[in-house]
Amino acid sequence: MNYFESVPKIKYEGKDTDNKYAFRHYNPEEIILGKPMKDHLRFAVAFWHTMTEDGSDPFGDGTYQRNWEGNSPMDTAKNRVDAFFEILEKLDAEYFCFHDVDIAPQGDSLKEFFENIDVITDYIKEKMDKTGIKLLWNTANMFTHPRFVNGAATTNNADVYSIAAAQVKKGLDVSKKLNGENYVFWGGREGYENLLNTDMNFELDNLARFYRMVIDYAKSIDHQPQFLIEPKPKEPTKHQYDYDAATAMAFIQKYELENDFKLNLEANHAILAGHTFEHEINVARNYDSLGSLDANQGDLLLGWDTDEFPTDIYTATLAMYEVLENDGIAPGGINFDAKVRRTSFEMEDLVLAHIAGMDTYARGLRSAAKMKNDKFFEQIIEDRYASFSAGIGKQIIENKEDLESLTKYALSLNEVENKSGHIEHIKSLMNDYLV
Ligand code: XUL
Ligand code: CO
Repeated sequence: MNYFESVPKIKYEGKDTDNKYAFRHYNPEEIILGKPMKDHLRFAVAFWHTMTEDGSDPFGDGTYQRNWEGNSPMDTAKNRVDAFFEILEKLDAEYFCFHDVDIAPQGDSLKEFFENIDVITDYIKEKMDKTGIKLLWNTANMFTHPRFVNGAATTNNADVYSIAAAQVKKGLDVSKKLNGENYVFWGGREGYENLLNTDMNFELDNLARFYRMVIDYAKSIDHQPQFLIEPKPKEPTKHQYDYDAATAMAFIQKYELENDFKLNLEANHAILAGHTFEHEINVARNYDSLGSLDANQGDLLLGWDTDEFPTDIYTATLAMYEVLENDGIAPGGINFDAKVRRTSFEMEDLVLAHIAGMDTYARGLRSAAKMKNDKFFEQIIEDRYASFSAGIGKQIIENKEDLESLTKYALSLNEVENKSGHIEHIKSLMNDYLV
């Protein structure tokens, strides 16, 4: 059965096409800076937003029209897998991502949940073998169930901690079975509501202990995906421990996890932390810890995680510039952690929204590649820091100066001459690169 009857396979037709079911910018095989666009972008579709949501919000019921409801929860779960792979194939997306609870009903016990996961992942594996579509990452949802009210790996309840451990063990078994390239930890409930009853240090020690168990188990089953921590400052918890890239790196370094953990950065989470997406990617790169990207966008007028499909080519360009500077994103990818608006309730909106996101990132890649070819930022940066490439500046970066020698030099100066940053001019020149 076809779930998206009216949707054909999406192909690249160029920007003048009036076919809404076509890529206008994403041309998977086109070579950019020596490799096909698809290898730069490594697009993934998120199971949760695409298959399990209904468009409800705190003030209103669901609006989405969907046609995969079955006669039982397991029936629906299988139908969803069919519909999901139909979308993946039609979009020519190479990767997908999921939480355990997205794909399989939780049933009445943990045991039943795990059995359901086994059945559904067997089915997913068949689809993967048939289509060649790959698993970018999976993760355990340890934030929806009421038992996680006080956290999962940072809970005050040792039984809950144990259930979290069991869920992640299962997640790693599934990752091995489906050959997952990464495995994500997003700690929606790992944080605190109030410091008055919280031992933050105790909770963080426990979180690190949990991650060490993860590393050990992965080694023991001989499957080592790249582990990724996904920072977010708040929502649902008031304060989340993996606040932003810099905070997550401080944690990773304090507990010496840097050989096994990198970061999965999400655009909307960056905004909530008061940063740009490119800032977060840049920070990760500085630590050699850029793992993967959750591509979406927030609304600057709202203070919550709207998870919109990315259509802002400015942000996509700066994000892709960072990816190019990183020498690529693999084994990570660009995952659309994004949902269609409540008002985009037709089935075809799921496909149209992904086309919009893929075209936006393709434009970002093209613009960023042009800037890289022209050494646009390199020249700006070289010019800005020119005082460190000769004379006293060069001496400083070669560690040949100290406070006494610099004082002697400073006292010999009459006045300093600073250069303007010309930032308005730079922004205007950058606009010319946007395709
Ligand atoms: C929540 C979020 C998650 C993670 C995976 O804001 O981004 O969907 O990406 O748990
Ligand atoms: Co995310």
